[in-house]
Amino acid sequence: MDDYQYEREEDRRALWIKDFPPVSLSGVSKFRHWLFPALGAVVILVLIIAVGASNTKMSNRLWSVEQSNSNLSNVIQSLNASLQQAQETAKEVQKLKFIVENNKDQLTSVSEALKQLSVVDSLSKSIASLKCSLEHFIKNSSATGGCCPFNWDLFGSSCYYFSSLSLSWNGSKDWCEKEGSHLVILTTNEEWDFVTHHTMPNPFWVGLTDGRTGRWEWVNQTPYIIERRRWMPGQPDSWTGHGLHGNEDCAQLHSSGRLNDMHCSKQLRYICQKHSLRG
Ligand SMILES: [Ca+2]
Repeated sequence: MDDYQYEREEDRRALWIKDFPPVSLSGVSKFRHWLFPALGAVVILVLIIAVGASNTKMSNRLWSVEQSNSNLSNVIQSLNASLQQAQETAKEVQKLKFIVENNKDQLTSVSEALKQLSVVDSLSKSIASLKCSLEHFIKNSSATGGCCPFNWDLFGSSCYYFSSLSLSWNGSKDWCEKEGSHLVILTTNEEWDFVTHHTMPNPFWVGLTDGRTGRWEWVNQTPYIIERRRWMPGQPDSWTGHGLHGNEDCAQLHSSGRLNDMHCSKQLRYICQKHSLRG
């Protein structure tokens, strides 16, 4: 190796040393110096986070428990209120029981009185009959027809009621039945004359219908055979053009005193009939 080559070799080594300086032992020492505190800090941070999370969970549990306690308190309050109410009701029941026991005798008396009402009703009819006999005796009347209630007219052995109010045919039928009577049944010429004398010129319901079987019958279900002279011309016509749905199934005494079939819901005056009281 000549000098030139040696110098070049030296230069090359110098360059190599300059490019890659040797690792300093003081840098490793510094890294080690910070490594453990950093790890410690990380561990502490992790511990803080863990404890925080644990605290949050605990807080949530505590809140749930508090809520449960609150609900339980409400339930207990409700139960106490219900219990108090039940106790008050029980006291009221006891009071009622006491009152009923004390008034048992009176209640028995009321019950007996109610039982006797039917007897009183029968007695009332007997008194009315007796009154009728006395009236006949006082008037020295030989009439054998009997007596009628106030506002009812006697004819033959029947009493007749000519209403001033208007009802449907069924309403009229019910009204008569409540009074112990029925819608009028006309069989003899005398009855027709008597009744029409009272009704004309007003229309009245009579106890005639074909609504039950399609054939005309009286309210006591006696069949009725049509007499043309008793009906208005062209009647019965079972007219359906009145807008009331259905046929005309009920008979009215027309203003002319003759019959016409009419829709049963029509509101008309009515005639009731029942047996007179025997004097
Ligand atoms: Ca008609």
